[in-house]
Amino acid sequence: MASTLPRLPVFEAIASHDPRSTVAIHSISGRRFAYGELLKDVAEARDRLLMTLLSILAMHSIAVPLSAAFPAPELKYIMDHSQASMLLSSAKFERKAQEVLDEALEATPTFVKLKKRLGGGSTADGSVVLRGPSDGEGGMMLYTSGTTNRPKGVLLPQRVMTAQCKPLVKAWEYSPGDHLLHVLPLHHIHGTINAILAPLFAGATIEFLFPFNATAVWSRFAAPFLSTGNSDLKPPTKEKITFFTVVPTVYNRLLSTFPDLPVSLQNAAKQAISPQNLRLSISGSAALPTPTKKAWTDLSSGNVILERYGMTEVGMALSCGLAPSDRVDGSVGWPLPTVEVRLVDTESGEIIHPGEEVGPDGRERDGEIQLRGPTIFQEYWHNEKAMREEHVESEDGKGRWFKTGDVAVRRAVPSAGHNDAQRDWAQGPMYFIRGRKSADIIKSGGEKVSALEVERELLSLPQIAEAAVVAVSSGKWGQKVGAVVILKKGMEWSESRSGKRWGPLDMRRALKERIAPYKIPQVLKIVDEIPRNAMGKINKKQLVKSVFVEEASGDEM
Ligand code: MLC
Repeated sequence: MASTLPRLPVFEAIASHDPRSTVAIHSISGRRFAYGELLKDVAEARDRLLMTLLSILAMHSIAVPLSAAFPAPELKYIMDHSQASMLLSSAKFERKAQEVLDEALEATPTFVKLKKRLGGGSTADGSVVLRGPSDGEGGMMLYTSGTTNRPKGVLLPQRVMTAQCKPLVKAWEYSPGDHLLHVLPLHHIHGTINAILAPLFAGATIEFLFPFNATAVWSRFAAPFLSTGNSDLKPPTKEKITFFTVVPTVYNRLLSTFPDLPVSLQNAAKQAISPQNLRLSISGSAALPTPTKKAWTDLSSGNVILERYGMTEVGMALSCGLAPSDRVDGSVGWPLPTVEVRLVDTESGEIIHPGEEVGPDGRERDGEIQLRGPTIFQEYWHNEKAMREEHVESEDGKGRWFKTGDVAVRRAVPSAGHNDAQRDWAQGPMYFIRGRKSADIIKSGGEKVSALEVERELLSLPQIAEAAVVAVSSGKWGQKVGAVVILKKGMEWSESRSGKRWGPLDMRRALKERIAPYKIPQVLKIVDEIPRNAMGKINKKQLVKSVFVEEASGDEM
């Protein structure tokens, strides 16, 4: 008997692809799943992550992907705040799921253990019928840190997810011939919308190789290009990788691991990442340092990394173009199709209209990026205050603007924007990100960290009297989380296992059970005084300069 699924755009897209073509591969084992199997598995609400996400959409429900790397109290916060009614986990993460359930949650969710699927089932089509409305209440909710001290739930209805995917398929020319190597976590927009849903719309193959490990990625890239004599180095899958989208830290890790690979692997890997084979390497979620970009271009004999700009709340907003001359150093490109962008002068509050990019003093004007259009999220879950604060009404009656908090300039680049195939969006002045409006947002390894959230956790430790958390620049991580603290009198020696004054190791140990690993300060300075202005506020920019003098250039490339 035929099963039924709602006629959501993503299901229509999946049904339109060749049923025998591969949709997903588990890289280590080589297990494969075909497009033709996918809808049946979704219809039967079966296991596996990809199918789970789609099954949840099919039920018009909201998926809240969680990271198993988070300690249980952080997951409890997300479960409670999102009012999740079910907790789903594969056998691998069952213990973590149990820890979360043991956390005295506000409501008791149903626990669902997911079974493992082996792939290779029948791809005969016609057994799933798409029926009913093409929209639904379902979607995805992602948790993201902001300037407030607890992460916010960003609600992306299914229609917004679809709207976020379509421009990417077009701008990056995702196609059934693409084979994407997926190494990113699945609780972020980068790993889900860009690297799962958009390829699904296009009929591409997604190969999962998580968690990220530089040597495993190099071996996988190289596999199709190794001579048969090296079969011990070969992963089970042999198609060449054509599409790779990661954060700058991943490129840095790959580049620093490369010299340690055996020469045969190096040669094959170089061939694999050359522009003839790896069609597109993308970087995002944090600024790509120019030395990293250059090193990748050199190693790959000409593969220029494409940068784009996005955010959990909006998906991707800006992107460089596919022509190598449209991947301009330091630029995140042009507004993607359907995305409306404006810059609002950070000093005067005026809109910087086209042609007004340079001020009367001859200097470029910095503006906050504000966005609207079908790709923008619906709401911060149960947080009206943040919704009000982070939007601004429009004067033209065409809908409010979302304030990204990111600052950019717009600049004409004469050598770029001439690709006829992408003329409808990749032309005109380009955007260059200058930084964040708030010093309280730190981007480390592509993860967003709220300084206030980390300060709150530090202040909850019995040893700490005052704390300021700042961004310390780092070649490897982009930014590192840095903490400046004053210890409570008489607590300098307490609970220190090293026999020394309470210090960084004790801090790490104490925070490990409470917050995600990437939020734990990587550098800690204990001081006697943290300078404050007359209002009692800390000037964080000055504080970083005065306290982290050596670290600022510690691991630069
Ligand atoms: C791990 N560590 C981090 C960290 N990740 N520290 C700072 N920042 C991070 N992001 C810590 C670990 O706890 C560990 O500490 C030490 O660093 C080394 O860990 P590792 O195991 O070597 O790191 P790894 O797990 O390999 O992680 C590195 C990484 C990962 C780059 C692969 O951070 C990653 O996948 N980042 C991508 C995040 C992402 O997808 N962002 C997109 C957000 S969406 P110790 O003490 O144990 O040694 C978005 C919108 C958009 O921003 O536009 O895309």
